[in-house]
Amino acid sequence: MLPRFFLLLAFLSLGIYLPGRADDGYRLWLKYDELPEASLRKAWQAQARGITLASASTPTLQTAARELQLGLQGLLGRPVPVGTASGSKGLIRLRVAPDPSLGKEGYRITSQASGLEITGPTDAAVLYGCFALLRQVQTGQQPNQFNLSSQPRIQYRLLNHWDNPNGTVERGYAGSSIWKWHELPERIDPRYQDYARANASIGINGVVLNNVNASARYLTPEYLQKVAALAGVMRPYGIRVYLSVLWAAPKVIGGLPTSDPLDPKVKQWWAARTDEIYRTIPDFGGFLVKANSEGEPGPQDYGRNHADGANMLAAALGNHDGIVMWRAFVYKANSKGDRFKEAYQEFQPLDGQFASKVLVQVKNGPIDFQAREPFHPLFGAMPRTPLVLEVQLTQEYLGFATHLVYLGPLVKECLMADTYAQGPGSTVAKVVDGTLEKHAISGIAGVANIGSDRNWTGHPVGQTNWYAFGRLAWDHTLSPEAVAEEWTKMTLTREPAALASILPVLNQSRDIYVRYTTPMGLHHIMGQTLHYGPEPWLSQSARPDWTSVYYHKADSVGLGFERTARGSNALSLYSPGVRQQWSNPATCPLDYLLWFHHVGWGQRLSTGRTLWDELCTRYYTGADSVLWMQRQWEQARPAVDAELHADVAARLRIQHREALWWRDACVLYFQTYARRPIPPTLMPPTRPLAEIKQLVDIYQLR
Ligand code: BDP
Repeated sequence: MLPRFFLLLAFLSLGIYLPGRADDGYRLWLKYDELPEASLRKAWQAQARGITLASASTPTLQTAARELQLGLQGLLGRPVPVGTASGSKGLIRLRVAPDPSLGKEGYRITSQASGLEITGPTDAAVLYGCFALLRQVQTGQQPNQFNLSSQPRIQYRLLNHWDNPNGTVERGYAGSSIWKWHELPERIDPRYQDYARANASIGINGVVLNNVNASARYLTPEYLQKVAALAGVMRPYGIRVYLSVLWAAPKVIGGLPTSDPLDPKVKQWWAARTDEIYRTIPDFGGFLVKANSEGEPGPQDYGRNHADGANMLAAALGNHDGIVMWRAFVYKANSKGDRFKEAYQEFQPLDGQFASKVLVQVKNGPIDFQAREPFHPLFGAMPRTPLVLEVQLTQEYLGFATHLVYLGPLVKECLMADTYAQGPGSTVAKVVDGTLEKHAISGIAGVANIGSDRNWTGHPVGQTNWYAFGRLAWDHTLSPEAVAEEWTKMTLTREPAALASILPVLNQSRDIYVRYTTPMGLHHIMGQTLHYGPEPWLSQSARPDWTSVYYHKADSVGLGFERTARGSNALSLYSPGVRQQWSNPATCPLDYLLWFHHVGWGQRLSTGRTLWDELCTRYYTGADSVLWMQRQWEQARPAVDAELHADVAARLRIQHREALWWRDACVLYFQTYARRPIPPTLMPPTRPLAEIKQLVDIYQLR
């Protein structure tokens, strides 16, 4: 009895995997548990007797071989040796070879007489090919005759961390920062490498390490050593590091009296700092800048414009292989204006004035990462400037880490939006990937939802948003449904019945969230400061455009922000093709209606209902749909790890409680203006508005 007990203890303390052990989510989509189907395992085993390098070894190629080995050994349940010589069949050859049809990072997987071959023009391309092959095995594909190739459509595919030196994460809901600055550069947390592997597996090739509300500290020699240590972990995975910079750094840490971009000493300071960065980190990626936005310093403090600032940094980069990503997220406190228009008004006139190393980084929508926004009017309106699309993966306005919201459809919706800039088919995707306006560089950025929580993203399903961002950044023609299916098969289960119940939940989750929070184009009516929960009654704040009433404009007549020529005329910023459709309430999609129109409460809509009835219906069906999500999730229980299943089920219970909070708050508040009854088919809320308003304090939303 006793020895056996000790044996078990020894096993447990060694952390040896025992079947049935709870899945804590740490391994993300790179699980590599043995394939359950013996026949599939056998078929793949015959194709993967070993791995051989057919090109001179580099750290990245070694990484590729090691990652492939690790994955295959787990999935196939037997050793897959890595060697250099070959002869026997069933070896997977990794080969770096020029191939103009693949760009710099594209890969090709082919079946040859001697076995599978993964090729690409660079070692990073081969690494991507290895992860692509693993994906085939992980999602249960047969090892058929392969002739598969893929290359990224966007060049710079970046995660933006909003992480601070003290370990906090701005708008982070998954614990603290994964970067342990106080331990660097001496101690390299093993998590850094796991982070790099996860990114490389979905094609992310750059990470901005720190918050856009930047500390100047990152540019000090002490911090550059820390950044260099992280760069060393990322490098073999084809990932470059970037920094957000504080515009006032020359003053704050440089001892200069000014940060004026046209001041020769300021220019010199940045050039010298940049040279030092490249001496410390030879493959440093470049700078991300938030300037003259929400109180951050910038070139306008000295009467200069954004192009002056961005071009000065581009000049500081000189011949170094780096870029400047200059954010267009700007707005001034102007009670009479429309915040919707401000970024456009500041940036569009500067088109053509930015240096060739500068990309302007634009959020997907004109306000601020709302659950649904029309595409930002700058897309298509700056043909001489490469624009980076910035999306937010951390769910600041989408229920933090408590609400299950798969963002693949949100990202795709923006990418597929037609700007009509050069006629029909001028999608945001074509603007961003550079094909529409023939740009040499292109970029996309996702604000990371990653933190120190064991499962990385807080909500276990939040991992999909990291995954989907990488996959869509690589290839925006992928469907979000296909991406969700990949992630689910790799992460949760391949059992068909479970997939059939989980996938509709993922795919509909974003629309459901919109319904119970901000249907039909309502926006920015959330709790102040924390941006959680409903606060449509918010009318006082430090700035008018931080209130809710500024955006929904409810009155006795109707609801919504009039942005046609009769109102702020923000619609004039879009191409005629877009404007025509959206400026007529009869042709404006219902999803955007209240973004652009102040609609009468009794106005009949295309659904046959009045605005008021439609609004109520959406809030109610949205909240009820969370019960449907719960039932669907429950059906998948036998096929999903028990601990993970329980975790998501519990979060779905919170989500339902909070969906009711949103529903009751908004329906009762807007009813004070509409003065109409809740449609008879819906059960009126049982609690009064006053009680719901108190929840803001109970939740400590300020
Ligand atoms: C807003 C966030 C704020 C960010 C800002 C930005 O509330 O924390 O600093 O965006 O993107 O949505 O700069």
